[in-house]
Amino acid sequence: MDAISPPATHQNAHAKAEDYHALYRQSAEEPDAFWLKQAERLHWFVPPTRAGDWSFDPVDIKWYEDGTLNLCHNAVDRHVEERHGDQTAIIFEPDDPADEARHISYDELKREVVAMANALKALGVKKGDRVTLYMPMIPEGAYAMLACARIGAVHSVVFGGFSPEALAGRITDCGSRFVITADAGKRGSKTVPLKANVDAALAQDGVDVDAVLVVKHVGSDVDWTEGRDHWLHDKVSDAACPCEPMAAEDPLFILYTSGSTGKPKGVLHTTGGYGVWTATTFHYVFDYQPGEIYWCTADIGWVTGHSYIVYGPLMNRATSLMFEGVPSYPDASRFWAVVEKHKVNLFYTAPTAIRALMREGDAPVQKHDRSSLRVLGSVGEPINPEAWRWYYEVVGESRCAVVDTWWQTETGGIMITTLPNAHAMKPGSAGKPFFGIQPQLVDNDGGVLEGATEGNLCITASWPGQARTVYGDHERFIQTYFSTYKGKYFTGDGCRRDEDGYYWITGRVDDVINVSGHRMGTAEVESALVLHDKVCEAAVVGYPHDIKGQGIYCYVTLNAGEESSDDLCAELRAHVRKEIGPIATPDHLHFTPGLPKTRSGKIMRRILRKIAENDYGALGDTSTLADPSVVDELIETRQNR
Ligand code: 6R9
Repeated sequence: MDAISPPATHQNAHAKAEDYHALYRQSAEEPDAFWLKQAERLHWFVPPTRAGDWSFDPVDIKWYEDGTLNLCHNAVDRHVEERHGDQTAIIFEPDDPADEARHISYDELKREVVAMANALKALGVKKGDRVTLYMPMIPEGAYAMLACARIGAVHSVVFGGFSPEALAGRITDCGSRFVITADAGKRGSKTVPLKANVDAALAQDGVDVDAVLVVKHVGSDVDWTEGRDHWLHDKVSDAACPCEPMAAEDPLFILYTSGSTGKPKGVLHTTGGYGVWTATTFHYVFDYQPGEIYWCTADIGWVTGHSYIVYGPLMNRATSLMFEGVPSYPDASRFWAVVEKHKVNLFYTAPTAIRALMREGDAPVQKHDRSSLRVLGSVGEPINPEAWRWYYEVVGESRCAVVDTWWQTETGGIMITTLPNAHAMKPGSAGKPFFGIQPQLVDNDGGVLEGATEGNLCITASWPGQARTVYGDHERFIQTYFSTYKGKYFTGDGCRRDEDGYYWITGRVDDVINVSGHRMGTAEVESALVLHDKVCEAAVVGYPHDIKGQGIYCYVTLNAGEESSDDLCAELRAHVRKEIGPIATPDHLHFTPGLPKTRSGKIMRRILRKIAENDYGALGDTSTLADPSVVDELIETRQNR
C-alpha cells in the first residue's frame, strides 16, 4: 500500500517529522527528563521531582510519585484563573436537531462543577469514595466526572447502554455507595429510562447504595425512593469548594472493561500519570490550536470519552463538542450537519460509524460544508483501507490528515498513531509509536521478533498513562497483562510491523471480540446464555461483519428435550440483552447437539472461529478431538444457513 504524504500546504504546529524523531529518541533515551518536561503542561500544587518509578516484574508502576495536583483544577479552574473564563469549554449538541445547542464557557463549567461537587459533599461523598455514573451524553456527565475529581472521589462511569444487571455488578464490584444518573437519556428519538434502570439495579439482592443523585434532563416521570433519591437541583450550592490536592498516585477513576475470562475488570487509573498522558497525547495527536472546535463522537461511558472528550481536551483548554445523539438520526447526514453547524476542525470517530455512513453513499456528506475540518481521527478497532480512503477522500476531501489511533482502556491514552502532517499515512496502519512507547512483537513462545514481521503486541516499558491495577484484584492485573510474556505488558492484540516501522493492528488474539468498537469478552456472552434455563452449554466467537467489524456468533447446546425454534432464538437474544445490554445481542445463533472438545473437555474455539468465518479449508489439527463427527455436523449446519 502506498503511503500518503502530508500535503505540503499543511504544517503541524507542534511537531514536524524531524521533531518526531528527535523527541521519540529523547523519550526513549532519557525518559525521566522527557516526562518531567511534559509534566509541565499541568499545574501541580507540588511539582514532582522524578517521573517513572516502575517494574513489570514484579509489577509495580508509579509515576510522578512525589507530586500533588488536581485534574479538575487543570481542566477547569486553571483556565478561569488564567483569564480564559469566557472561552467555550463544551458545546452541547442535543439528540433532536430542533433543540437548541448549548455553549458552556469555562466560567460556567466551573460554576456547574462546583455546584455538583457541593451536592456530592452534601450527600456524604468523601475523598477516595467510589461514585458510579450512569449518564446520558449530556454536559452533566462531564460535570459529574470533574466534580468527583475535584473532591478526590473515584468515578466509575457505566455506559448508559448497559442493562440493570450489568450496572448492578459494577456497583457492587467497586463498593460504590453513590450513583449519579438522569431521569432518562435520548438517542435517535428513543428514550433510555436511565433512572428506572438504576432502580432495577438497586432492587437486586445485595445491591445497596446510600444515595442516588438524579439530573432532570428529559422530564420523564420517575419512581422515587425517599431518603435515597435526590434531584441534583435540590442539592446544589455555590459555596466555595476548593480542589482537593491529590497525590499523583491517588486513584482518579475505575472503568470496567471486558477481558478473555471472567467478569469485566475494573481498570484503575491514577491522577498524575493519566493527566500528563492524556494532556500530552491530545496536544500532539490532534495538533490542537487555540480556538479550534474539537469533536469526539464517543460516549463518556468508554475510555475514549474519558480521555478525549473530557480530560485531554479540557486540560488543553480546547472547545470540546458533546453530542447526545446517533449518526443516523434524523438521517445519515447528521454528523456532517453538526460539523457544518459548529465549524468542527478536529473530528474523532470509530470505523464502525465510518463504514455505516459509507454505505449511505457520498450525497449525505457532500450536502454539508466540511471546509472547517483539518484532522480526522479513528479509534476502537482496525479500520479497513476502503473505509480509510472514503474517510480521507470523501469526508476530508483529500485535504485532512487522518490519524488512526491505537490504544486501550488499560493504556489510558493513544499509544500508536501517526502525527498529523508530520508522518506519511498508510491506510489501515495505525502508524508509529507515540513518545515513550516501546512496542515489541513476540511469537507465541515469547521469542522477540525483529524487523518487518508479525506477532503478538507487547509494550516493554511503562508510560505515564498506564493502568495501575484491577480494582480489588491486583493478582488478576498481573495475571492478565504481565504473565503471558513475563516482564512485558501484553496487549492482547496481534500486529504486523512493516519495513518502514509502521504498525498494523490485526485484531485481538485472545477471547475478546470487538463489536462496533465495543470490547466484549466471549465468556461474558457465554455466561449470559447459560443462565437461560433451556441452555446447556454455549460457545461464543467473533466473525467478520461488514459494519460492526465483528459480529457475535453463538454456538448453543440446549438441554435434553428442548427444541430450537425462531421463538427460542428471539428469547435468547432478548435474554442476553437483558443480562448485558443491547451491544451484546447475538448476531447468529447456531444450535448444535454438541461442541467440538478435546479429550480433556476443552472447547476447541479455533475450530469454532473458522466455521463461523465460513473457512473450512484451514481447520488445522482436529486429531485431538474427542468426537470429530461433531465438526462435520457443525459445518453442514453452517453451510445450510
Ligand atoms: C480506545 C479503545 C481496545 C481494543 C484494542 C484493539 C482495538 C482500538 C484500534 C484498535 C486497531 C485501532 N483497537 N483502537 N484496533 N486499530 N486504531 O478502543 O479501548 O475499548 O479498551 O478497546 O480495541 O483490539 O485492544 P478499548
